[in-house]
Amino acid sequence: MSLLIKNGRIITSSDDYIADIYIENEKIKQIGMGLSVKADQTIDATGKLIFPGGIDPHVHLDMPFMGTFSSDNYETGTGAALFGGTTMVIDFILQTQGKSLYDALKEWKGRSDGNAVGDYSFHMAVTDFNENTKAEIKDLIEKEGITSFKTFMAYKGALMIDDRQMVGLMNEVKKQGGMVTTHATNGDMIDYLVAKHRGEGKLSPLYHYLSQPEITEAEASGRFSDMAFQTGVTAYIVHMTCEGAHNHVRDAARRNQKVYAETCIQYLVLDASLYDKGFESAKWVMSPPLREKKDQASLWAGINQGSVQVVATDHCPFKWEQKKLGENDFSKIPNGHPAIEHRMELLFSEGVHKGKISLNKFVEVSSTNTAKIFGMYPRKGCISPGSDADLVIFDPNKQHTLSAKTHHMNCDYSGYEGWKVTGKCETVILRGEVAIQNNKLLVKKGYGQFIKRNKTTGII
Ligand code: DUC
Ligand code: ZN
Ligand code: ZN
Repeated sequence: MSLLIKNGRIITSSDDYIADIYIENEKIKQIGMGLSVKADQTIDATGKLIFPGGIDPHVHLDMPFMGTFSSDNYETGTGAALFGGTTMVIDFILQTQGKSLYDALKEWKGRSDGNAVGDYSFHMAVTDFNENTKAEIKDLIEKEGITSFKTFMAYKGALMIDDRQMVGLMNEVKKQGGMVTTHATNGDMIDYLVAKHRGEGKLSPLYHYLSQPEITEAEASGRFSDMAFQTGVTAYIVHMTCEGAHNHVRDAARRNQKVYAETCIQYLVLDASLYDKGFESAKWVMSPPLREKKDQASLWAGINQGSVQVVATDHCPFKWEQKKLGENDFSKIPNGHPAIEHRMELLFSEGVHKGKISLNKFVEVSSTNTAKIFGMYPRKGCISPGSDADLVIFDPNKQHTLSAKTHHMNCDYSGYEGWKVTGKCETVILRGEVAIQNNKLLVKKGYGQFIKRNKTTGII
């Protein structure tokens, strides 16, 4: 199968030029002006932008969580991602405390193998670090290509590890050449506030927000960064939401330490005023919660200044029936919201179209940096000969409206209902196959591949 894309405006993290792209056997073969090659299929991309396929390094598909499962499975989740220009995701395996990391890998493979339409990888969440788990790290990195180890500093009793385990994990992961990432919020502070609010009969979604003030995230981010400094491990903070946490990341840079920071699209475009809608606010109950305008400003500035390298989603959808598990108690509302499909278009519309970030920056934070940080570059995250032909042909002027009626995520509401967006992913190509065209998904379940990743180099 060969494919020729003519006259597109190619945008990478550093370049912006018009050329043709010739694709053969899943890879980009040639890039040049007026290529005169014969191809099985030709697409005219005149007037369109061409981006590297988006990579979302923070999604939860078919995940057992808070007594239920996230509502997108590997097929619906990676399919919705493709509609929105994201050709690859990194999902999280959660170790069950008391069991091994390989047990968890087996369980996750049972749900993902043969089911994805888009490409995917895994982070391994270590929820119980001990001598047995320590011994599994090397094989996960070298044999399975799972090079990033997620930790939770909150969700005590199921997911959280203490600082002693964190330091032990960091030392081992550093030794084996991987990376440690974290959900940086202070679990004990949050649990105290949750119990206090429940004890006072304050049970609406607003109290989810009020139980996780900025300081709970800032404190944990600083502590994580300090432990990473002491151990020398490559460190990455997931879903950073606020100025207080961002200040710690900047402090780390001042002492010549790199702590990578990921934010999510919702923290850039939505704010805590959405917690003022009674139980409807459950749509935005996620952890950490949405923050304030001043936090959005800090994150956009961080993107431009390079202290925030990645924009992800933390896609973790639950249907309305599932959200209603917490109708009488905010602490029982499954945490998470649907976003996998909207990340690229919202970032373009709110970021590039509104003049907050450049086109090159858009590519950097939606694809290239993620590929570099997580050991997939230059196979993914760029438009170069030899790279996987993962491409988005994008109409920068097309206006459309986001809605649960038209989205492809398996969720019966949208956190962005009625949002007007400028710019649309028109054609999406995954390893040389046209995956999305004319608003149709053209690849089948099982086309998505598990991508083994290389050791983390920390090259940004
Ligand atoms: N936050 C969420 O909102 N959902 C899944 C896990 C998490 O940390
Ligand atoms: Zn988290
Ligand atoms: Zn998450």
